[in-house]
Amino acid sequence: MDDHSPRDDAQALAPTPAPRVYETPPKDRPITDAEAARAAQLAANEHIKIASGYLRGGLADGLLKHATGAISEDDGQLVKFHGMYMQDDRDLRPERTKKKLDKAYSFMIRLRIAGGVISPQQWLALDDIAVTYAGSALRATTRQTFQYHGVIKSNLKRTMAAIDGALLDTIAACGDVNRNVMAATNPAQVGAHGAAHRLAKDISDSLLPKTSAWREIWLDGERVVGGEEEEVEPVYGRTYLPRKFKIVVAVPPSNEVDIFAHDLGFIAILDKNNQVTGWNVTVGGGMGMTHGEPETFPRTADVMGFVAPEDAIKVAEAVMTVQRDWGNRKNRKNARLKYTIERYGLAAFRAEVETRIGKTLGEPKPFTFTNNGDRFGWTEGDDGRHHLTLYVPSGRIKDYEDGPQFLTGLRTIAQVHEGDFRLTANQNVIIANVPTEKRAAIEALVDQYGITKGAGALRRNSIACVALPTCGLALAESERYLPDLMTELEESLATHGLAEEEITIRSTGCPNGCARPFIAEIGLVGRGPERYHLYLGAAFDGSRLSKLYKEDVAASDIRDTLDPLFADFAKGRNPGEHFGDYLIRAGHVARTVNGPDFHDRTGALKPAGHA
Ligand code: SRM
Ligand code: SF4
Repeated sequence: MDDHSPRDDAQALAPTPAPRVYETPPKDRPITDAEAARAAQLAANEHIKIASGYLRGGLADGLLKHATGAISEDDGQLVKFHGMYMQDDRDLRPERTKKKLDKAYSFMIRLRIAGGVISPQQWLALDDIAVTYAGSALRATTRQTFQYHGVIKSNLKRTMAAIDGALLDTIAACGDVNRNVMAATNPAQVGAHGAAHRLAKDISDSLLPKTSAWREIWLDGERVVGGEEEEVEPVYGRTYLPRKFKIVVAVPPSNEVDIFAHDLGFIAILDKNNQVTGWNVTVGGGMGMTHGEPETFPRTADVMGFVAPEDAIKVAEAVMTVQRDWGNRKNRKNARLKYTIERYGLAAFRAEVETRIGKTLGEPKPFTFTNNGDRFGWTEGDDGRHHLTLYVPSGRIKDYEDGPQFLTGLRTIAQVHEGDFRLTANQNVIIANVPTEKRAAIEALVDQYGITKGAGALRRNSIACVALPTCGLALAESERYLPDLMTELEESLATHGLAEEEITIRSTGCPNGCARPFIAEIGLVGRGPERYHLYLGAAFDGSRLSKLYKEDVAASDIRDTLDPLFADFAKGRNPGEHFGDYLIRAGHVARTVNGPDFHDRTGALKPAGHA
């Protein structure tokens, strides 16, 4: 890991933290001018949350308006807390505008699957929903869950009922709440992975919003009204969190879940028998930024301390509630925990967490990560069970024309599989817990449907976000572009004898960072149609951010931009040296120390001894 230096000195000088900045209006007296002035400064979303009656808003009525496939703008913000986004097909926009037609509205639905584990029965139910309501495709995301795209408004309630029937839900999959909790997936180290998965599930359950709005709106559940704020939403209150909040649990040596990109993380500390003795706690990671606004930046998380297993959930709640109370509710671009920590300093933040848990955190224990990708093909666990990690291009599970039949193949496998399925943080799927005697049968089905067990080294280490046509924020293509670029880059790498070199590459259609591009050795971030910023120099284990290498590169020039760097790497690398590390040592890009230094391209912060 990098040294997180300059800010550590500043922490001693950190101001006394402010009290909670969101407020419940007094019940026993009129609101004062000062309170009204503070409320007026809040971001628009804060007012939407306050007025929503614990996430109800006008959703129930909006669903009954059959004249439009859309819902109101405010409800569009609220529906995120229910795991949905209103979208439109951007490919169809020009044609529809020409014909003076409304946009082609539909909804993206994101499930909450803590730790990314589902049973074969659930797989079959989700497959059925995909075929019936969502264009026969499931989309595995970068946070271990599934999304459906293209569900029309009139089918929303039916889809949600079917999800409920599969004993799953979409509560808090999006919105200003704790999102799907991720955990190290491949269950090979049985004890440690079991503990990681249990912790993810327990945190997910304990930080789940308690409002009954979800059941009421989507399943016609009973309306539970009234009650004090503390009873309806004891942890969140009426205004929930200032912004999204993401938690993850990692098991070294693999950082497959990209812990440093998360608001809060737990790193398993193992004894010599691979059992968990406690967790290092990380805080303040995040990827999103805005082009041209240097006050926004990605940031890798700090390791804050060590916690015993019995206190981990208390720590999760304390970290989240400090962010609830200290996070910026006036400016959503400055609202994530990473900015709160930059503002108050890690020491002050840690002290407040300790006050809330009534204990001192231990000092962090040593740990080592080796990579942030998946292990493809078969692995055997400590208990003799087998796990097959499949390479799913951009997580899109469908039947490809003249290509792999992911949807049909995995459905057929789910009909005979006795273990479980696991989604990885890199958009891939694991057929897990296969007994030895069933391994050959599963493998035969995988082959029969042309499903890919692996790919070339670059592709194995790639992620692309959804982007066009569904993402309303995309500035450029990503999922539909990266495969072609990789074909070009594979040729170039092969020319330099690097065909089998493990290099991480990630692309996004905008700087929000959904594929975590700023911790990939090669990061492409959409700038405009067919134009990308090229970021280089991140660490292979996901612990160091990259640096902007070249602005606004045309898609057609990316291969030619990278080719000389591959050539130089092939000639000048030390044995075992990774591409990102080499580019810094050779002086092609400056080392990024952390978020505030991300936009500094001068290299002034490069440690001595580096070129
Ligand atoms: Fe994301 C917004 C897709 C993981 C940072 N993200 C979006 C939206 C919902 C666009 C929108 O707001 O209208 C995208 C929907 C596209 C679509 O059509 O499906 C979207 N994000 C995704 C997914 C599906 C990408 C993928 O290809 O797999 C991932 C779903 C995760 C999940 O299952 O919960 C996804 N998003 C991430 C990650 C990666 C992670 O969490 O490990 C990040 C970076 C980490 C972080 O949060 O800092 C990420 N998404 C964002 C942001 C920027 C947040 C910020 O702090 O600035 C936005 C925009 C926003 O929140 O305003 C965003
Ligand atoms: Fe959309 Fe941008 Fe996220 Fe890609 S990174 S899915 S373009 S918000």
